[in-house]
Amino acid sequence: METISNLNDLRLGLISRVADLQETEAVALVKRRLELQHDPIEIVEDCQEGLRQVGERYERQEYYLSGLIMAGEIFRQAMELLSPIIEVQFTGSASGVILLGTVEGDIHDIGKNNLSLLLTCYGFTVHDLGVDVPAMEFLNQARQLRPNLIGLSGLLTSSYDSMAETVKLIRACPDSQIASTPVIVGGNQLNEQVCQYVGADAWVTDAMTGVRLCQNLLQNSQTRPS
Ligand code: B12
Repeated sequence: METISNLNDLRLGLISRVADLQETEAVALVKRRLELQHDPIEIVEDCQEGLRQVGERYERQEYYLSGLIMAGEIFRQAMELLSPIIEVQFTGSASGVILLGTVEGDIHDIGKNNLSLLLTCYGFTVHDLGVDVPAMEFLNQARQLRPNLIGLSGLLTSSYDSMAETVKLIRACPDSQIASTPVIVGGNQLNEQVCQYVGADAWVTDAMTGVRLCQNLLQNSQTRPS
């Protein structure tokens, strides 16, 4: 029987393998943890923590851009193993439509893709506009698709202005249904202050909280008198 200290060792081991950019070892640990039937979402979160530490080392100039690229590649390989299991384990019956994308100027999409995977598992229809999406594109697509929710992803500090512009454009839409669509922002660096600055309704820094938030917002919008 696996002991708690083993579990902790495996968690810390994975975080540090990712942070140290040890591709083969990190992927092997993901496989090992899946064999031990660890919660796949916890494994994703540990990889995310490893990536956060890679970012810190990049800031301290211990890593270069190639380090960020390698970190992204490790995460991609981990998700290749984790996605099929997440798809089987997590199911839900929400029937909301969400318009999702990474805002203009930002090409980070790993977190957005993760969220999209989970939302789909939980029964949402996700329209993913990709990365570097201009504010006007969000508005045009919102007018066509009439989503229940709009999700904006952004990891760069500079993306906050793109988020703010997108929210402003949506809120100014003459069609009141579009103008009042709840907007959620997501990304590792977000906080309440940023959320207020961009004018969004809610913010999150992890995908599972994001899914729960979307479920709650969907429920509220469906029980709201029209
Ligand atoms: C991997 C990575 C890259 C890869 C991205 C690959 C890809 N396909 O996405 C590459 C190499 C391309 C890259 C490029 C750059 N990067 Co980069 N990158 C990272 C790194 C290490 C990890 C990001 C990541 O994928 N995390 C894992 C995912 C799972 O987490 P997440 O994105 O936060 O998503 C989770 C939640 O936030 C949430 N979520 C995300 N989006 C949404 C949306 C909604 C609606 C909801 C509900 C939830 C949600 O769900 C996810 C949970 O699974 C971060 C470090 C960090 N701290 O994040 C730096 C980081 C984001 N990058 C940074 C920088 C500076 C850059 C570059 C400018 C570097 C350069 N000189 O060119 C460029 C930017 C290019 C551009 N125009 O966008 C800085 C940003 C600093 C800042 N304050 O602006 C960071 C923070 C590193 C650092 N500490 O300095 N990067």
